[in-house]
Amino acid sequence: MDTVHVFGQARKWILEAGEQIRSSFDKTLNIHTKSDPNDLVTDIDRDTEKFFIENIRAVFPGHRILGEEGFGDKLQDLEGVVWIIDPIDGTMNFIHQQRNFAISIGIYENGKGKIGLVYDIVHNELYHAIAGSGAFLNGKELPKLERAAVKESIVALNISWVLENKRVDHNLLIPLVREARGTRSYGSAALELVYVATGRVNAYISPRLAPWDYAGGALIVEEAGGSVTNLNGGKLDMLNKSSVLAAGPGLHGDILERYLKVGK
Ligand code: 2AM
Ligand code: CA
Ligand code: CA
Ligand code: CA
Repeated sequence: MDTVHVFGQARKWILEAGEQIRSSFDKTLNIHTKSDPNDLVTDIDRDTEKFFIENIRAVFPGHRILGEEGFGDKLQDLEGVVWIIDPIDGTMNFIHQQRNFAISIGIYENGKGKIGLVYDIVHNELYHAIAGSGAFLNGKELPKLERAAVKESIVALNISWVLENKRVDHNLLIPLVREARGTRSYGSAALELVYVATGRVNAYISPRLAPWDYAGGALIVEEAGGSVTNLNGGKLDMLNKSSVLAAGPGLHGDILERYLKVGK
């Protein structure tokens, strides 16, 4: 893959899609529900995904596409070049707030992350990373993350994971929430990942996300010097749902060992 060429196209399309989404704010949204009454999707999510797919198929006919709204390919493996796309990450925020949502794109070659893009349209913040070349915000390289202690950290997580639930042992998360300097929840995994990359938050935890939620942001965190794994410390799965722990150096291992009790 010609990474520079592919990145250039991806960047152009994400900015164009952002412009279309921005102009949709004046129109009435068609909102539909998916798996449950709070699982929302709009025509804008679907149209944006179709926009990427049409462009990618026209310019890169050999590439395959995994998109949240299902207009891409049905993938069994990650061979070749695969675009993993979330047309709007944070759809509930998009509908209710018209902010705190992003477009997320991860481009993988034979399973390896090559390019990540996350575009916060409302704030006009485009984050990107190219494997081995660093992480950038609006073209400016992000400084490498420094070590942080839990007691001086902001941890992004959804409050519902600290209540009793079936996906994660909330008893492990309570001490972390208590000992951290603060917690935040933004409702967009892609934004919460890039906030780890910028240091706006120091860690992000979610027990259940899909590849399109983290494919772009994970590479951006890693290129900023952070680590991203599942809550067992293992590699993220880019074909199936996975839990996610993203954090800067030191803190990532600290949370895994001392709070999530991995390796204990
Ligand atoms: P979405 O807005 O693209 O659906 C909300 O805290 C975060 O979790 C968002 O990134 C949201 O992405 C994602 N999300 C919402 N429903 C989900 C589900 N059923 N499985 C995995 N991730 C989900
Ligand atoms: Ca969704
Ligand atoms: Ca998402
Ligand atoms: Ca989405």
